[in-house]
Amino acid sequence: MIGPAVWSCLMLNCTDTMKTVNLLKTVPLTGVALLVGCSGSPQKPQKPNVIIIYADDIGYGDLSCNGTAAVSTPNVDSLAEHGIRFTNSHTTSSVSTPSRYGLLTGQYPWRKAGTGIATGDAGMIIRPEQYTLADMFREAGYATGAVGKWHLGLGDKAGTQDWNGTVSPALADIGFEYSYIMAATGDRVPCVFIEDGKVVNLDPSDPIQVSYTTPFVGEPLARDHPELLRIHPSQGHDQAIINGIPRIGYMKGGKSALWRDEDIADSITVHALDFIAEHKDEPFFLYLGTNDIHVPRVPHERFAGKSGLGPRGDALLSFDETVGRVMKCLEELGIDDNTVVILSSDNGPVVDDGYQDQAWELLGDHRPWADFRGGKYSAFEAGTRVPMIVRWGDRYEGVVSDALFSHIDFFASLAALSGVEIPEGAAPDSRNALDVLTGEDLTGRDYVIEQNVNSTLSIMDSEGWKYISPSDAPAIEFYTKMELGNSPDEQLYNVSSEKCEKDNCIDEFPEKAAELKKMLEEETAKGVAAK
Ligand code: NG6
Ligand code: CA
Repeated sequence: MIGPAVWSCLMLNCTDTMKTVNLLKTVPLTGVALLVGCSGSPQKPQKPNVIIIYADDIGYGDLSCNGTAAVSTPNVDSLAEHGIRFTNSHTTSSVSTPSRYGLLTGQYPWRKAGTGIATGDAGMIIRPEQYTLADMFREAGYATGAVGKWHLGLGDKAGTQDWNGTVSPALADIGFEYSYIMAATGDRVPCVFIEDGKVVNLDPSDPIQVSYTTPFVGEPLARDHPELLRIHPSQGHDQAIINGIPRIGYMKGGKSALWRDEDIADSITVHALDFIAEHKDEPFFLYLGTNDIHVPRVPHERFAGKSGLGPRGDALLSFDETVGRVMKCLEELGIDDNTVVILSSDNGPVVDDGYQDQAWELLGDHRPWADFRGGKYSAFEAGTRVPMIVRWGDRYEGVVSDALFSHIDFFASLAALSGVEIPEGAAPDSRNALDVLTGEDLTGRDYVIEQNVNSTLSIMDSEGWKYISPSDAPAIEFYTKMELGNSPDEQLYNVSSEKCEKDNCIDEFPEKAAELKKMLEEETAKGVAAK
């Protein structure tokens, strides 16, 4: 493993590596240090590029490098072989919108109202005045781009977007100079890509209309016309029909702009690669949100039937290919050594998420949640413990880190990496854990705080003790067969023990529960959004 001074060195365009190591041993890793060259004279900074590949709904056990997958993800595995594979990394939430909010703002989503799963016509949840991760990278002199799944709202207020003109405010107003995004999810209208605030391939003579309240006259609905569907819902998803697939929300028009579901991953990947190539000569930050493996799972024909696990497994192969293409592109451009690639997921796995796609029937031995209880939506461990890999050129060889890490800390950690001082009040919950991301610190945080789909809060410490706050929300969601982890009683588990979250042991360890509860209360005392 390489120490911080050498990483700093490798960020510089140096001819004499050893000299630089010696120099940098006495210079702290800051933006100033980055401006000092081998000879001590100022030179062009070579700050590392940063790519966050944020998967959708990929569980800890879905990737073959984590040991419980019945599908092979060789490109991801290669990332792990040449990087650091984290075993104890946590999102702030077990669903998408709040997790992404926490990642991009450094504020816990439960502190801000309206951060639950967003509709496709939600107003922009992160407001222009808020300092974001992208703003931070801009300040550090990076080109910034967001490509793929967004799911954090667009425009000023729900339902007021001008889908036929320029949607505003949009990502450019929160630090992303370039964006090519899906407004929400694959199963929510509008089913179009939006590039820099404008719907791609829109024919003005066929304007788009979107509503989450009122169906459009003349547009057949999935609930009334099952004969028009090529995939059927198992739950919900009974409104607009786009490409023979039932969706959430109503939509009319925009035919020329509609995505073809089989091409979503390619469209996202190609735009990501274009962004990388365009900015190869300057530092860049790319937030790459894949649509894989969210429902509806309709991967490209070249993956159909290839995993043996049905569309869910095939979508994992598609995700893996995206990872491979990104890495190949970096190598071909000769910038792989100066690019930090972070791979993770927005929440844990779900098998049936509302479409009859045979995910349970074909699951076989595959265990998306690995050895953890629960999954997407849940307060139990698999809801938020997600796969994570960091690769930075060839600085690491198959390091495995059990450090406790929260995605809330990406913000301050990457600010430290890029030498930016976060303004007072911004990213209030984010701590600098750069040493964890670079493998220097194998211990990590003292605790992580998480929320489930019902905003039930839990806290877990570095020994695996987990306290879940009481909640009157349902214990189980029937259609996903998911244990949500809610209980009217306080719960205490130890996820590191063999029993692994099996029995509520609060009566056995009341002091531990009280200690964790107090830690959680200290955090919530700083502010919780009204429900
Ligand atoms: C749920 C949807 C599910 C998925 C989820 C959001 C139904 C029945 N279920 O309400 O399919 O879209 O929302 O997933 O509509 S997330 O990963 O983007 O948070
Ligand atoms: Ca998700």
